[in-house]
Amino acid sequence: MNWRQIGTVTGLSLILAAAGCGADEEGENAAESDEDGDAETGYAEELDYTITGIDGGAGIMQAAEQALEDYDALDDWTLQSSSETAMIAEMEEAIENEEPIVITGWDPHWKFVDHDLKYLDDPEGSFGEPEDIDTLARQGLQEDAPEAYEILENFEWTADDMAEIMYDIVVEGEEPLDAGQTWVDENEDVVNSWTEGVDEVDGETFEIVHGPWETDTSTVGMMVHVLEDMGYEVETTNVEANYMYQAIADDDADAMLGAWLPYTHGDYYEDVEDEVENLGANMDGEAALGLVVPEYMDIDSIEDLQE
Ligand code: PBE
Repeated sequence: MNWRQIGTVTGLSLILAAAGCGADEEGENAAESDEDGDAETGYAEELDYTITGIDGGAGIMQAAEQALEDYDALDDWTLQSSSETAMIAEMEEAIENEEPIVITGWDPHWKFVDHDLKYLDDPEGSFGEPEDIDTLARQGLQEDAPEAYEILENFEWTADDMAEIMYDIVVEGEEPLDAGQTWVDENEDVVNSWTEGVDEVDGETFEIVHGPWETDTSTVGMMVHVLEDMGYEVETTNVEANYMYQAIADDDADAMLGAWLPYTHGDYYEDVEDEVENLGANMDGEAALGLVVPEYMDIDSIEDLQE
């Protein structure tokens, strides 16, 4: 179990979130555009031509590297890797001081609830389109654990559902398993729609592999309870993105719940596509990536990052 590690990460995020600015409005205001045509904002120099990213294995980092290639405006820029927690810390420090910052951002994420942020337009499409989050199983799972297989096949929820758990973890400081339990208790009908007609089992082990982001920890924090209530003994392992896919392909784990496809994890998926089983979307078209900045920055597009 790697929950202790996750607990540390979210604990830190909580402190940072509490220290951050509490702006409440939504972070999206795409309609605005000032027509001065003159993009000399000075942000590039102020930011030392640096985009603040997360762990190097994340698909969004590959998309950001792609953007560095696709945009002339980003010719002199570099992408700095760190972790979700460290990136959010830098973002919150910048917001506190009303300084510019460019981060790799994604939905669903609690940061849009607590901060006034916007995606930069991406006319080259480096970050893809809104996509699904799929559930993947190892081959043979249907035969070995038909009950879990059926539940995971039925598993389907929304970005709002996930955000409730993420918010309890990051902003309320709850452990993922506690936040997941609350969601399960409050959404009995939804959970029943996944487990209806499925037989209970007797303490069989089930292993879920997941990545180091709050989207994954919140999902897993919920699904652990759903499966344990059906009689499974669930183990979870937190790994780098590429290893999630390898673990399923190699039968080292039974399932993963955070396959962002077809764009974000497209390369990882392609490598193992024939050795895993895709159980379909658990979240439909609500996942998205991009470069994200505080609303107070006077730019709207990646192309405006020129100088
Ligand atoms: N994320 C969250 C992950 C997938 C889930 C967008 C940071 C990534 O691989 O980029």
